[in-house]
Amino acid sequence: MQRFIVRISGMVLVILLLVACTQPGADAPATTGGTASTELNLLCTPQVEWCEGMKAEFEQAHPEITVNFVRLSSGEALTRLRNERDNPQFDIWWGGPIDSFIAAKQDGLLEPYDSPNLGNLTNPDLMKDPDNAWAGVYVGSLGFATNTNFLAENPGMEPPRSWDDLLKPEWRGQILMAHPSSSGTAYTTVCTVMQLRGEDEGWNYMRQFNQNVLQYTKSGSAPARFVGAGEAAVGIVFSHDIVAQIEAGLPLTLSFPEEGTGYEVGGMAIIKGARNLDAAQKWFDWALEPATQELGPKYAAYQAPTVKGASPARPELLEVNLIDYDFDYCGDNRTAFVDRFTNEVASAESLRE
Ligand code: S7P
Repeated sequence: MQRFIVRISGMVLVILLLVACTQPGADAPATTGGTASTELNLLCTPQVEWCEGMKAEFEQAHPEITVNFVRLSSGEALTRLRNERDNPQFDIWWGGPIDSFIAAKQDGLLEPYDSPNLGNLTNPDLMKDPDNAWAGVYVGSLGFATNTNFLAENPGMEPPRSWDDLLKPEWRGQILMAHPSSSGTAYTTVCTVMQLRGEDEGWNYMRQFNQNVLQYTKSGSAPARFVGAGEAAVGIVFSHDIVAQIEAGLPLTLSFPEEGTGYEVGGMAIIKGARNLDAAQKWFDWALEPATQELGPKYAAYQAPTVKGASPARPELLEVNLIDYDFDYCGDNRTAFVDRFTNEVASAESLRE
């Protein structure tokens, strides 16, 4: 009888331990059915070439895991996560300015993760959420891309070197930018202007600027390609995306606003309710390793790394006058600023792909 009671209490203990280990927040990572995940569903916001490269590199480092990714611009990604809140389809979100990650955290969409590699970050105050809901994986500055053929055909015209330059009448119908409802690049631009000028002046500026815009695109980097193809003269794009198009042979020159430009910390976060939490944690750890962060240029991505031991391929892109970008201000105001832009500056209808 005594032996029977001992055996029963042993079984109860095993069951209790099993239950404890499968609760969210337990030390051991949750897996599908208690076995290690063999898939990872990645929401990928940078250029598709880099997403494909990162998938291949991760699968090489973790051959037991297949990565399925969908590429979406930041605003689209955030909307998708909000819509899928009760049935999350993605395990991890990698890339895109952290303003959207801050908004996602506020909406309760992210699963904090205390990765051992968070210690690799060069500036943890700037590059990680205090509750470990997200971490920074790259840094990049905003710049202006100007078509050099346009400059040659229009003697006397100079690439813009200030935000005021973009308001000049000679650029009427010659500027391309993405729309902040879909694009993190465009949202960074809008929030940069708000910080440089204050909100009242900032919205006046955006309305004037809009008069010079030919068209808004969905994707933040697309204006560099279209300007390179001669469809307009100037694009507002992250400087690393302009460099990528120059390297690809497009006739573009890169300039920066001298009074200060905005910048992004590109983020990464595990999605609350991730079905392949263990695989998501492996990606998270891997993405914060110096060797991983030096892979960018192999896939035409020239953002600067965020971890110690990784060197930037194009350090000059951050050696410009950067504003003291307030990510919390921009994250907190994301919905309000996007709505105001859509209602008062330009609607989000018929955006160019
Ligand atoms: O290409 C890389 C990159 O510019 O893409 C992200 C960008 O925000 C995604 O595009 P959207 O503007 O369309 O959202 C940046 O984080 C990244 O540097």
